[in-house]
Amino acid sequence: MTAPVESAPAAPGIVDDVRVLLDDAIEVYRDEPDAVAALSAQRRRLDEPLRIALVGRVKAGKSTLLNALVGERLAPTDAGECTRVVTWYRHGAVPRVALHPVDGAPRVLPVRRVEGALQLDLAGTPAEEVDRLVVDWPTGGLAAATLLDTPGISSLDVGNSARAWALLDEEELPGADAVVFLTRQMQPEDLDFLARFQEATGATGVHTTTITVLSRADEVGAGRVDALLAAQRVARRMSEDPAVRALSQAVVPVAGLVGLAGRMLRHRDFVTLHSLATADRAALDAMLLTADRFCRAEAPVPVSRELRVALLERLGLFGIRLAVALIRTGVPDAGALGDQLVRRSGLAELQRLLAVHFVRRSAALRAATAVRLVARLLRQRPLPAAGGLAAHLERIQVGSQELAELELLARSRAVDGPFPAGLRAEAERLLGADGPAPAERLGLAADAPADQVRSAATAALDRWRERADDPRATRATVDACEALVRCCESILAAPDGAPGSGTGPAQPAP
Ligand SMILES: Nc1nc2c(ncn2[C@@H]2O[C@H](COP(=O)(O)OP(=O)(O)O)[C@@H](O)[C@H]2O)c(=O)[nH]1
Ligand SMILES: [Mg+2]
Repeated sequence: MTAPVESAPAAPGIVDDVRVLLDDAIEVYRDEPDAVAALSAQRRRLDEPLRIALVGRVKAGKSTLLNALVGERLAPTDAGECTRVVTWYRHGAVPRVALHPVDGAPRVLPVRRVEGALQLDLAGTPAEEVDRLVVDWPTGGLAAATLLDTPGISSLDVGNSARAWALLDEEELPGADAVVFLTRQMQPEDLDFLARFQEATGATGVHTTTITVLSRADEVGAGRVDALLAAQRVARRMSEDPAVRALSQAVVPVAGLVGLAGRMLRHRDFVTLHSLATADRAALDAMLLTADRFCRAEAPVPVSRELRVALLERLGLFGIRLAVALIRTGVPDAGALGDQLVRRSGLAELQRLLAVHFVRRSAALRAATAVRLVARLLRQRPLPAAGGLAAHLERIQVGSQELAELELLARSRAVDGPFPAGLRAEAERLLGADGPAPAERLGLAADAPADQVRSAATAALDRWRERADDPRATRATVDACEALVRCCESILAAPDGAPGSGTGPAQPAP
């Protein structure tokens, strides 16, 4: 059905540079075992998939969305011991669950599935004593990135909040390279959390890339079939809020439950939904008013109560209404209906955003995490012999186009960003906000011929040079315009490939 996020093309440049930087740092800090351990772990991470954390309040829909992204029911939802610990979902050759205690060696737990859903339990270990669970699973949905499910942040639940913080606090490995922040309605505390998080990670100038999901979006419009249109309007308003813009690359409404149901839809589900769709319309509409009515024993439809309860659990009332409406317009089979649900739930758009912002920038994001670690070590533990390392770090920070682009993109979105309002959209697109391929950066069709790409890049180069020379521009604007001039130059230097990492053609998912 829907392809998972595209896998990241190899981008050796920045990763190789950062590997050498880490070797240099390991040498400088050789007498400090904990620093060496952190640096070595970071060095190994350069060759591992990107880590994306799902973060938000309890019941925001994190675990459901994780399952929707993977396309399988792996993460436990709702309450339960396991929803209180950080759980990693990684690609692995064979299914395996390991419990990493706060103290002591990891223990392997039995792998159990009930009706296709993975059953996780802590085998008697109190949640407070668990550092994390690590689930390895052989699924294409995890090939491009490792997903981290986190307990909810909540002011009422200090223990769990501290845990979510620890995950984001880069003192602690493992951290996340990128964040999906889920919120049902952005409240001041949510913004506060995101702001503090960005402050914590932005100290070196490279922010941790964040996408905001307006979650459980089907509930926005009280479950009406056009609920997602209403949710889109809310998301658009949210993303225009300067305080939100400053913290997050994009806001997208997603009904994770519906997306998951779409990805897992089977022929027999279609048959059940089809029976509903072809039953008496007025009677069904009345049943679909509330969950109670839909699940009554006596019902004027040829579908048993048991099947209706199961359907409701998997799709929600909104999902059933939407599926029925789609079948009535002629959607012919389970495959087509599943695709429609994935698209209309917002899941497909989120997958696209994850590909553009995270997976195709994977090398730069992982490199940025490593750069932050070295910068923090230098700040917190200055050594007389570290002068060379500091210079090396600076060379990478200044010289790497990928890191410069990430940083400028993050700053461009800030309230006091460097670009005047009229230029911001063009600037962000050129920096790769809509995708890192040259045609995407220049706002051309993906299959635009090379000479068209060249002439658009030449025109953009002239425009940004002129803007950089504008005597009225502030220093920050001039610097930012000059960065875009370099961006255009590197497109012209390699019209079919770079600039930056992850700019090769999108690769099919495995
Ligand atoms: N209507 C609706 N319910 C959802 C959606 N996503 C999750 N839920 C429900 O919300 C509850 C909490 O979801 P869960 O994924 O466990 O949230 P978490 O605590 O953030 O991990 C569960 O009962 C889910 O079935 C959604 O998109 N729409
Ligand atoms: Mg959860």
